[in-house]
Amino acid sequence: MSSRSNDDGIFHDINDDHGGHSNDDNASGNHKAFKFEIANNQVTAVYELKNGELDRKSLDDNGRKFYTVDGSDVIRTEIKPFGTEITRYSDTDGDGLYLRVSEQWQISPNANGAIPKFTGPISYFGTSGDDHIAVRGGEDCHGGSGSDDFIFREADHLRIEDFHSSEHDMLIFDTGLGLTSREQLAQYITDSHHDGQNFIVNFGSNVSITLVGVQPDQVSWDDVSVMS
Ligand SMILES: [Ca+2]
Ligand SMILES: [Ca+2]
Repeated sequence: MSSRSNDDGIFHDINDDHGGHSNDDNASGNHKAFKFEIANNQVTAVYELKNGELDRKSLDDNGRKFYTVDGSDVIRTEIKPFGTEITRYSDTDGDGLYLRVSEQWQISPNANGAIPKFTGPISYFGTSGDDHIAVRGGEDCHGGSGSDDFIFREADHLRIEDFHSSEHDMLIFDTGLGLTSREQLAQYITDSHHDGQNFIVNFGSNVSITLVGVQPDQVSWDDVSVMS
């Protein structure tokens, strides 16, 4: 973390929420992959594929989330301070492993505190058109061509494979944690550098953003929007 003694610890908080490190080399084309046991149209067990092994996960996290079956997809609903997060999982190639395909934040009418702005569905897979792309740990995020909004909602080791300022791709921080400005976000940056291939921004040791193949003069604060 930053050595600033009087910061308000936003990123510290989210690190705690997410357990910090997720350098898990997984899965399926560098997407997080999951397996579900389903009986009588109900999800009875959840596993995440990690390092080639199925790691069993809690079905409900003490009542904070639940899974339902929707046709051939699985939906996870997670309770958030502002409402719910709806994540859709799909097994599009029929190999028994499910990938996250989209997510949506729904704001509760009586939500208080910090409230995220973007409430439409966002995708884990880019198209040739303009997309809203989920930037999540364990994913190699691809927007494809077109003007794509890469939406940051969690603090983790994050990686965007095809950020192109020239396509008017944008880096959008909508964390729901109360960030209000680029200046505030910048305070959490502990280091940024180009490693010869990629542009990397570190926010302490548990949080980083890697823009694959991006030169330092190919990204600027003009490409960044802070929404919440
Ligand atoms: Ca696109
Ligand atoms: Ca793009």
